[in-house]
Amino acid sequence: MQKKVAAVHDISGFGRCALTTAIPVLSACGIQCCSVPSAVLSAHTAFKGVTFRDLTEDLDPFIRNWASIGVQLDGIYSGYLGSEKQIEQVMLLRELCGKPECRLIVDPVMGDNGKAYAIVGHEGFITAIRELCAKADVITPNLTECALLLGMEPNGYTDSMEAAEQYMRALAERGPTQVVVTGLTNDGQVGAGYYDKATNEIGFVFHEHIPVYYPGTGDLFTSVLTSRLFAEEPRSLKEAVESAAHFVMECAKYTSMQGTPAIEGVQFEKQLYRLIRE
Ligand code: PXL
Repeated sequence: MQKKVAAVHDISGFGRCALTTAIPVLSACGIQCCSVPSAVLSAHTAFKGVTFRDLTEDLDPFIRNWASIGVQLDGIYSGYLGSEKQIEQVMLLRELCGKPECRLIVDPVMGDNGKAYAIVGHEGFITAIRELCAKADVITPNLTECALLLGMEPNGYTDSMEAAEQYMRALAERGPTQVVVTGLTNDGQVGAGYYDKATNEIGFVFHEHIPVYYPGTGDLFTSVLTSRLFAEEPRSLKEAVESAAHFVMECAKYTSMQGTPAIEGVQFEKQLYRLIRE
């Protein structure tokens, strides 16, 4: 049976991230992506002067409508959320539209490269995201987000496999069964770590480092990971992490060869066939 996964993210009209990444990736992997737009922006926030329309007010009736028309979700994948209220709305969505076995994948989008995004303006937001992560089945923070979730300064993390293992274990203790940490570097390579509390499996995947910073690659990574976890023949956490890390690396490599502006994100469009084929 084809799976239905709700993607709760903003839609940024220009610059690949959030819904404009989740919809094509989940679709290419054969999953029905049910979109819950948390905000509409003209472009992602690395661009200057972008417009931002928050849709918090719309989401309660939006979710209640889904419940009334019988939407039954296998999964919920949340990313960029613009307010504490939206964090509660993700839980409302699970309560009203989730199948009993509905799994929640939370990418706690709060910052990158040691800096918090502007949405993390006050402690209330971080507290609410921590609560959402505690209720999630899978979380996918980068190192900056690990630091924020664990009460450190956004740049207070250590980038090593030993530290990542500690962070993953500490985060899993607070709730989620599976924790994936992205943005690790090792011996000139980049990669991710994964930990499954239920099986005690822990591992790392490293790849060639493409020396350009592309916004939105976290969304690309978690979109592929989610797709693999919800495939009709579901992949193990290890396989899902490998698939996601490999796809992001291939897209970054292709984009760096094309030489398009990094701020526009990675060119995944012509690489989607890899996901369909896999
Ligand atoms: O990629 C995360 C993300 C999602 N949505 C918006 C963003 C960003 C990162 O900057 O600006 C609007």
